[in-house]
Amino acid sequence: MLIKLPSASDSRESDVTPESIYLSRRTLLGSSMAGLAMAGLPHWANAGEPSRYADVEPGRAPGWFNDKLGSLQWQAVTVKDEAVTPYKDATHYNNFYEFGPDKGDPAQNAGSLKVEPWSVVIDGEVAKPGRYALEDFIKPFQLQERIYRMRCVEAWSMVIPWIGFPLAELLKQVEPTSKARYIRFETLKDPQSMPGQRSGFALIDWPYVEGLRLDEAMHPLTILAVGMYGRELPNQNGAPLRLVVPWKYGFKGVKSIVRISLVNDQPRTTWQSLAPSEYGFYANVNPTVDHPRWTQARERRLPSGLFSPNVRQTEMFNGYGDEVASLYSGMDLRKDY
Ligand SMILES: Nc1nc2c(c(=O)[nH]1)N[C@H]1C(S)=C(S)[C@@H](COP(=O)(O)O)O[C@H]1N2
Ligand SMILES: [Mo]
Repeated sequence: MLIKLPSASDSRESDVTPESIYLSRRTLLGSSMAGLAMAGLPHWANAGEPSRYADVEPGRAPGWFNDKLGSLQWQAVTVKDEAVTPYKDATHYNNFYEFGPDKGDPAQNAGSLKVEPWSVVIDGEVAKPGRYALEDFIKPFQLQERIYRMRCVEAWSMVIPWIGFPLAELLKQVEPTSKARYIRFETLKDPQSMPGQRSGFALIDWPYVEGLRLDEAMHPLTILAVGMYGRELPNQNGAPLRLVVPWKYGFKGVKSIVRISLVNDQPRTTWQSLAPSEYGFYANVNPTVDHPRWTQARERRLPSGLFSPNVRQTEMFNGYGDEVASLYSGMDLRKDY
């Protein structure tokens, strides 16, 4: 068992678990964190308490995020014995084609994304549709830290400490009708602030769309993230709201969400539309089904260099099989890739 789910009674307190003490000591010992002056701390850090993660750039957390941090449940789900990817890699090696095709483009260009004010539309097969200001949308939920592996179909991977809440909690609030079988997510479409939407790169029919089956969406590992590394999401990582489904390839993790729709039919996703033979709707991490251009048997765990490629075997369902394999019993995952 590689992860633990918190029990319902584990909530509320911003408890510092032994793992997080270990983690912060490790970052203190192992890096330039030791030399970080108070003045350099992100402004959300409490005086005297260094960031849990090394080298985190100060952000501009909106008020609602800071209000929530005090009750955040740290390390609710973690990855055992695998180092968290350095912040620098997680924020400078990105896929976010709205901001350009190269891995460094999102960090360079996503500053133009205006994340405040932000609103999210919930519609389709729900008893309580509506348009919510993000702070109202987040208000009911206790934030948790979820340290998850992330595996891109391009065969690289990271370990990222997300901050978010289970998508299931949102779904319970909006009350899907009996016709709701799938959930569809849409990224912001705004060519003015998203240069990739102006350039016509990669023939993508914007906005970026992703989807899940309703039982996948209800699974306790599926979260909507609003932060990472103890702070709000950097724009290049999908601020202010993104999906994280750790047993699926990274492209399912749709960024900068503006619309969540409960639907009856399987939604047509961006990557499926582009190349149906390469990208399926399910996109479960599966080392036995290769992508035409990349083997999926192995992955490069970032940071990865010429002399230390840091290659590891890819695990079925990205190592979350104990938790999620039952969702797919009776399905042929070669056909439903
Ligand atoms: N809107 C949008 N969401 C997106 C993408 C994108 O191009 N646009 N790229 C996806 C892909 S391919 C991956 S691997 C992850 C990368 O997330 P990260 O940059 O935070 O590591 O985001 C996913 N979500
Ligand atoms: Mo990806």
